[in-house]
Amino acid sequence: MTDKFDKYLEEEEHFLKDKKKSRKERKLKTSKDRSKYKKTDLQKQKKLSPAKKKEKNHLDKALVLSILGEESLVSFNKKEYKATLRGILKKEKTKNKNILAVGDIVNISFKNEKEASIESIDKRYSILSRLEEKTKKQSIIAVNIDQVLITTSVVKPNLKPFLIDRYLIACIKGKMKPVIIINKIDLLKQNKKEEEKYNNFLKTYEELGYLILSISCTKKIGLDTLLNVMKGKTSVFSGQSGTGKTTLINSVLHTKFKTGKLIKKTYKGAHVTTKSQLIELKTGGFCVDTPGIKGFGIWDLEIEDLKNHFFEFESFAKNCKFEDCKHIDEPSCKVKEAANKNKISFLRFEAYRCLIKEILEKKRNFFK
Ligand SMILES: Nc1nc2c(ncn2[C@@H]2O[C@H](COP(=O)(O)OP(=O)(O)OP(=O)(O)O)[C@@H](O)[C@H]2O)c(=O)[nH]1
Ligand SMILES: [Mg+2]
Ligand SMILES: [Zn+2]
Repeated sequence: MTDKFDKYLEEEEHFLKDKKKSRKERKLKTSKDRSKYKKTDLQKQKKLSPAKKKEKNHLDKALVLSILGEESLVSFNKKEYKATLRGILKKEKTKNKNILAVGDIVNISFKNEKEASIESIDKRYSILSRLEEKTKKQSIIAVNIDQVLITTSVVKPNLKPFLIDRYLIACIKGKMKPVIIINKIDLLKQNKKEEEKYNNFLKTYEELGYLILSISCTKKIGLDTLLNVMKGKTSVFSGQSGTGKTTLINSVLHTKFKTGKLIKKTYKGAHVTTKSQLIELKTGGFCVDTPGIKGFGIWDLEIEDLKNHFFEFESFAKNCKFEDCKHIDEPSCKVKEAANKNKISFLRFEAYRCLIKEILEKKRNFFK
């Protein structure tokens, strides 16, 4: 490659000296192999003096606050800049749907007082992502996160334990601590069936060691505990639309971000928050508000991930007849037996069965 660049520079100098040569001639010469002479940023830099080069190579580290289509908002020295990805980064082919995410630390050069260019992205210490069904790509929700505040509500919308299991697996894979938030507990007493479901969920998941915060923004229950959990950390609120992610943020940080009413008949959220954004806490730390999700496909889900997540199955699984028992319909399956005898929560067993079937189905399609 270097040889090519040197050759190009020689050509360039030659052209500058030989201005008298007709344009036509020059065109003919360069058209032999245009790809060889294509200007890139690298080539341009070659022409700079060493001092200029050093100046140009100086980059500052900024934090990505939000993504607005092609542009992103980054923070440097307490000032915000609109930033665009450098062309070469945009062309990078990856298994990811998005190259940049909220929480990224980026190296920027400044275009002017308000705009910057993102030259590179630093390595991330954690990633919350999900599978985008349409493109089968990894959709990155937020990065460099300490904990995911998996936001659910008891009713309106109803509690969905299986969805929580999906988030919990994504947390292990993405290297973040999970915290389960059950919001709207003020609505519990109106609904006996949902109350039973909530109590069952609480008992099962607390026994397994998960941190669960029961909250009501309306009645101001559990908000101090939530703020304490958030202090000094970077947390991301993620969950279905309408569970109250933005209301929770407004309640603990006294902000006024837009919240929305539920859709009347379905009690689902109306997807009010449309972009993720990083918010700084006065008490230290950050939190990210995200748009509500419809479903949560786990990116790159493997059988090993299920073994890690459904860790309470292990003591039974080791006595299954087959060493590679998937605990579906195999004979003498001790996990299934344990679930039937309520030694394993049926909730967890059913969540496992859905996920294992999903993996096996994916594998079958792959070999078709
Ligand atoms: N009863 C009750 N309603 C609540 C509570 N918290 C939030 N809500 C209501 O739930 C609705 C949805 O709240 P949002 O904060 O917009 O929900 P969101 O999760 O941010 O939704 P998206 O931005 O669409 O993902 C609003 O009408 C809130 O007033 C609560 O503790 N109790
Ligand atoms: Mg919202
Ligand atoms: Zn088994």
